[in-house]
Amino acid sequence: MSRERRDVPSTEDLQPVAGGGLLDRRLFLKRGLILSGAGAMVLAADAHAGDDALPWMRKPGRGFSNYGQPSEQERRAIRWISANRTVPGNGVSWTPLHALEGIVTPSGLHFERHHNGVPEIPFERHQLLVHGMVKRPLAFSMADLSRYPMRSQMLFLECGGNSNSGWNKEPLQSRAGYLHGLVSCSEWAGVPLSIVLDEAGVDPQAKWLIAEGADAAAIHISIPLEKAMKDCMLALYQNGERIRPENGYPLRLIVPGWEGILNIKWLHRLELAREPVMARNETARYTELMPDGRARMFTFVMEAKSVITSPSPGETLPGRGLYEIRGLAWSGRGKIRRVEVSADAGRSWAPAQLQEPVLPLCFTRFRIPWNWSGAPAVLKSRAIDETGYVQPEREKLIAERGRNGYFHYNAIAAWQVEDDGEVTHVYR
Ligand SMILES: Nc1nc2c(c(=O)[nH]1)N[C@H]1C(S)=C(S)[C@@H](COP(=O)(O)O)O[C@H]1N2
Ligand SMILES: [Mo]
Repeated sequence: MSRERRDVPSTEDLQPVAGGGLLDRRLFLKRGLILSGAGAMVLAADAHAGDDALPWMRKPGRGFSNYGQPSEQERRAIRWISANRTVPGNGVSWTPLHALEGIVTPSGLHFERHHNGVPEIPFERHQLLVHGMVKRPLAFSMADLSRYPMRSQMLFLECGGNSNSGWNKEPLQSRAGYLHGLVSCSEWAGVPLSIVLDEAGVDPQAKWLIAEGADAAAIHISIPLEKAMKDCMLALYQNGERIRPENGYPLRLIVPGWEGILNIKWLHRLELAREPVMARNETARYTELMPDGRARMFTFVMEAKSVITSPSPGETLPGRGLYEIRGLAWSGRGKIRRVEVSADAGRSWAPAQLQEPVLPLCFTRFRIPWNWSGAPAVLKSRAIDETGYVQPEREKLIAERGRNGYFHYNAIAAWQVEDDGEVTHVYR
């Protein structure tokens, strides 16, 4: 094994572009860089571990399996369940965003929000009814629906209650995904909703679509017809396979970029109407009491948000030197245009590298190199979307929305790195 000559970052490379040691976002794109400290062990020229040290190379491995599972050693990359003990099947489980890379959420780790558990629905018996203000009421079996033209799209799906511990007076100490992981990103595939609505013949007087699920809570919600016609989908597949039971098998509505609650799972009824239905989940829930005593309602769009997934709370950095700060950004209004990162609690900011593809209404992965001096630092990220909307600081969000908030918390998150490398959640 010969050692190639590789380039150590030059003094110029290590020139910070913002306070706290943030480096140029393109640094890691250079070929053959040696990352002092973070680098691999350098072996002696003739070092080669003999097969004796690797028992798994001495006998055939395990056989085939008809459905693969993650490695047994990755048992810590799990959803974190927080269920309501008084109402059966009511609660959430959070995606471990801090344990994942890239932009796709594995289906088995997609967050869950159920109001009354996961129904077991036989595919052959499930029907979708389209009725109300239409020329021709229609009923579809799942086999009927599968004959229609399909499309697929990578989309984030976020609960309106995601990140809501941010409204607490004190920062909750938990992992990044267990604070912000009521959001996941999948490739959803199915039939464009407009095709089915056009076939039913929508009455021009109809303005709303009421969607209902076949769970024991019969969750239902109103969606403006304009959105339903624009880009909604009757989804049958998630990340290439049939939708998982907990995410709506066999059929769910996908409402790109809008609150999770609109994405009705186990979808079995679509009713065209003049007025919204004023269901519990659009009146008593997913509305917000504002400082002036009025309530915000029908706040459908999920505004831009970002979160640094590494380094993040619960991690301890092994020592000073070069790191890649990594995170996710998304916006319900379209594409992410820019993500800025701060390593000095927001005094200065530097643009992160946005990894391709940068798709609308989808997770965008961002990265920026950081040379940690070993002194305490506060890391923040802020997302800016294609409409120019800038993710707000926490103080600004609270000034606008008051202290009664429960939903739609999208303020900048701050992670403090202590001098011993421990990372905690702070309000700064
Ligand atoms: N039928 C039905 N649809 C539902 C729900 C539900 O409990 N029942 N929960 C809603 C809420 S509040 C959210 S955030 C999303 C969660 O989708 P997921 O469990 O696939 O992540 O589904 C929505 N659709
Ligand atoms: Mo939700």
